[in-house]
Amino acid sequence: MLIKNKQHVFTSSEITSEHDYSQRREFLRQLAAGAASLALPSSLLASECQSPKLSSKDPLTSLQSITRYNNYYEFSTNKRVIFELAKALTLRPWSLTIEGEVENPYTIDIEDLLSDFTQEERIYRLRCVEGWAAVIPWQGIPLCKLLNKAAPTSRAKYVEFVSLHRPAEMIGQRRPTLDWPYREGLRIDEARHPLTLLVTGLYGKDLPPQNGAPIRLAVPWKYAFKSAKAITHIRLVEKQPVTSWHQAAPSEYGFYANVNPTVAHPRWTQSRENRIGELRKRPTDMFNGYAEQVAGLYRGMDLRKFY
Ligand SMILES: Nc1nc2c(c(=O)[nH]1)N[C@H]1C(S)=C(S)[C@@H](COP(=O)(O)O)O[C@H]1N2
Ligand SMILES: [Mo]
Repeated sequence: MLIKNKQHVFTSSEITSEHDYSQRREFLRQLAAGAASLALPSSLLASECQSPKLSSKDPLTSLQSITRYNNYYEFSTNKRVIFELAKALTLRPWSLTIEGEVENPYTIDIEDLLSDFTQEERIYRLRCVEGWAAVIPWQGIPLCKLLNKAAPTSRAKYVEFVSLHRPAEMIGQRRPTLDWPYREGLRIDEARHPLTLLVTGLYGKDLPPQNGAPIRLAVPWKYAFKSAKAITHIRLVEKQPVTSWHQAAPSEYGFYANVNPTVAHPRWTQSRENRIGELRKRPTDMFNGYAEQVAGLYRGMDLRKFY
């Protein structure tokens, strides 16, 4: 995270399955568009966890770029070696525990999670504090559904995410680069927002280890450090949790971390971004382009103070 924007290597030799993938996706998109035209007005269908309609003309970032240039401090601070080091991670068995301020705490095995919850495809931008951004087709489960199953109490104001601590396999954890395990957090309404996804796959395949397998978050309107990888515990809490990045550098990594072109990182501007695969930088969008869906969460808040 502390490493500044570096030149990326872009391979034009895309993996063939990626092409097949795009074609299948276009077919599914047309199917969905057909279904939508027959559907009732969306106001009548609105239910709490329902996925919002998104449209994106952005070209997808290649699978190659997404899986060969990663941030994952549990393995290394060198983004180009993560995909090799992360092969050491044992992905099964894996369980996810939802606990804290809930009526029904539970632990679910990853296999049951994958079969019990329908996975949706969402195309989201991921934008890092370091200035690079990617457009990724994720598969996942709206976090809202998992939280509802646990029945949060009225004291649940925040949600803490705890990632795996396993220094035997995660060799970066043998050093105190961050306070392990990696911990992140959201306000409960952010966590329940239908855009917040627990990711299980990308490009129609299992999530690769370097991208946070078997389960990671995607919170598309925030800087990507909020999207914790290799999550084992989701804890509903009353007080704003202390996160690993905030603990390490409070002035650089705020709790909210909403993508905001008008609030600079203390050491560099956030007004422009480098979309992976494009040669020219482009202006960064407020809330990473999701203002229509999420601006209401922050009405009345000073986003300079709550950065
Ligand atoms: N557990 C864990 N999650 C993490 C990180 C990390 O170091 N450890 N890095 C974050 C940061 S800074 C970024 S930019 C994204 C990178 O995700 P990607 O490698 O899939 O692009 O993961 C986020 N989630
Ligand atoms: Mo990042």
